[in-house]
This record gives sequence, C-alpha cells and structure tokens, in this order.
Amino acid sequence: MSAAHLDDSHLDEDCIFCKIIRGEIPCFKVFDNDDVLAFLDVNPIAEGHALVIPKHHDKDILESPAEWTGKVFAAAGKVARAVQKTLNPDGLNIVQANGPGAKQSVFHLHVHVVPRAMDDGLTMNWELVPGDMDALGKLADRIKANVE
Ligand code: DGP
Repeated sequence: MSAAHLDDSHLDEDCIFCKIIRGEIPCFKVFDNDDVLAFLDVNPIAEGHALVIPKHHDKDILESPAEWTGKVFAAAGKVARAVQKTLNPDGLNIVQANGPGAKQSVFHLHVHVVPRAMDDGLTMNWELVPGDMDALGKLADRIKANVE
C-alpha cells in the first residue's frame, strides 16, 4: 500500500489530520512523501515540536497495521535527525499517545518529536497553548532544509 494520499478511501472525512493531509487545513510542513506527512505542532511545547502522521487513517497504534506504524516511526527518525541538526537540542523525546487516558487529543495515529533542554521542566501531561504562526513558518523551512 503506497501513495495513500491519492486514495481518499484510507482517510476519514471528519478527522483534522486527514484534512491536513488533503490540504484542506494548512500546516507548516517539515517532511512529505507518498505515505507520511510531518509538520510543526500548532501548540508547541518546545521550539521544533513536530508531528509525524501516516496518510492512512487509524486512530492509534492499537489499530494501525504494522506496515503503517513502521512507516511513521521511520519518518519520525528522519524528522528527529533534521530537528537535531537545525536546533541542536540537549535531547529529543519521541512521544505517542493512545486513548484519552494517555491524553491523546487527535484520534489519528501521530508521533510527537519533542526537542528537550536540560532542566526544561517539561512534564508528560502538557497543556495545549497556541504557537506563534510567523515563528512556526520560519522554523518549518529551516527544519525542512535539513531533512536528509
Ligand atoms: P495528542 O494530544 O498526543 O493527541 O497530540 C495532538 C497534537 O496535535 C496536539 O499537540 C496539538 C496538535 N494539533 C491539533 N490540531 C492541530 C492542527 O490543526 N494543526 C497542527 N499543526 N497541530 C494540531
């Protein structure tokens, strides 16, 4: 299964991330191929906080076929390397939430790439706070240029 973005049958009509995949909602892209899209989180918990999503609607890792989970995590590695090269954080967390108890708020499988700083005080259950759109757009271009 590839080029799923050309086949809307794998997408969900009402899902906000499927709307981003279809181009109905804008995003600051950092990586895009036939199967996976990565873009900056609109509520960043750190500079460079990115989301990596499959172009195949499954609500979480429990429902995602292994093939698609593999594609998403491979792309998360690619995006993590680009974020590291762009911002040189002290570390990176790869976070992936499943279900409301895990504070999942968008029910389309996604992987968070979260740059970390020593003593940044970040905790697991973060609040959603809107980011600065100009700054996000400029940063997305810098990270995109470092995707290898
Ligand atoms: P989670 O809470 O793990 O389900 O993460 C969902 C993330 O998605 C959350 O950090 C906010 C982000 N988000 C929600 N809607 C949008 C959107 O329309 N655009 C972007 N770029 N991010 C979004």
